[in-house]
Amino acid sequence: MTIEGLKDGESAVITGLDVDAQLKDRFFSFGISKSKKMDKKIIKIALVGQPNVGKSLLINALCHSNMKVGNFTGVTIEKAQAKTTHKDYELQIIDLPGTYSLYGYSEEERIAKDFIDNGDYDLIVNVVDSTNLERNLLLTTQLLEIQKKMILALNMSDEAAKEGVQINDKELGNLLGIPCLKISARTKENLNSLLDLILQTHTHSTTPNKRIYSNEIEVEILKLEEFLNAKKDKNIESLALTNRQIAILLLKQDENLFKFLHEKPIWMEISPLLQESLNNLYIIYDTKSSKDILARI
Ligand SMILES: Nc1nc2c(ncn2[C@@H]2O[C@H](COP(=O)(O)OP(=O)(O)O)[C@@H](O)[C@H]2O)c(=O)[nH]1
Ligand SMILES: [Mg+2]
Repeated sequence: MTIEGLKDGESAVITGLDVDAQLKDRFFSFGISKSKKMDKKIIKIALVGQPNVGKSLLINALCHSNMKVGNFTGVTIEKAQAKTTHKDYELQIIDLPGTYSLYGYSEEERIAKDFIDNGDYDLIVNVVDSTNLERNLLLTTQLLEIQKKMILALNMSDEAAKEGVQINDKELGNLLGIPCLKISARTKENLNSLLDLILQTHTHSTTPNKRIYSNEIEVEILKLEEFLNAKKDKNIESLALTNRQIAILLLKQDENLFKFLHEKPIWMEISPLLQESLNNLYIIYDTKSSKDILARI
């Protein structure tokens, strides 16, 4: 059967054909070919930030009207996705629900955390409100633990300038070990540079960020991590976290992790070890409040 012989509604499987240029054009006109879309390089971006930092305005400013709004699976929380093209790339951006902390318990926070841990994306753009940096950086420091490429977008820089807040984005970038850029979703300042930075970070940066703690905390993280490395416990491995991440969550006394580990045999061994680590930190920081320790971890 030849392609020319096909009637409306009929189809044929053609294999082993030598496709010359003319026939290839016909294939294109039939929609038989890799579509342009498939050839395009795609970067999937997760927009993460606390509520009201300007994520929605940013996604709109970057993607104009290419917006698709649905819900996260099984819940009524809005899932906004949009795409835009920049240079050779298609950028697919997903706006995650506003979240104050990765360890919060609201539905929004759990959904954002679940997407950050398990979702299909290449890099995080953490959007912060420059006029409220201190509060916003709590989430940033938690995100730094995740072994993902990340950019910090210092949004509302127009407002910050008005309020006399001065931020040295280069210096902050050196401090945090990730690229930081002042932007404004409202005035569109630096939005093109943000897209450049996304491409650059995606294609060039190879070392995911890793938050470094004070020496004292790093020592305790390492002790727990080495213990976990040596144990190779099946239950621990089923968590799909690195042993460093688990060590940190243990020191943070993460409620979910504690619940999970509580009836597992390995808990009998971890528990005294963790208690010893926490005691060391309590002595060093002169506090028995896990909240105070948490603020440092
Ligand atoms: N001045 C200023 N306002 C902004 C900027 N980005 C967002 N906003 C405003 O901040 C408010 C919250 O923005 P929104 O996009 O809804 O935040 P979201 O909760 O993170 O999605 C809205 O009133 C926006 O118009 C910005 O760069 N500059
Ligand atoms: Mg929003």
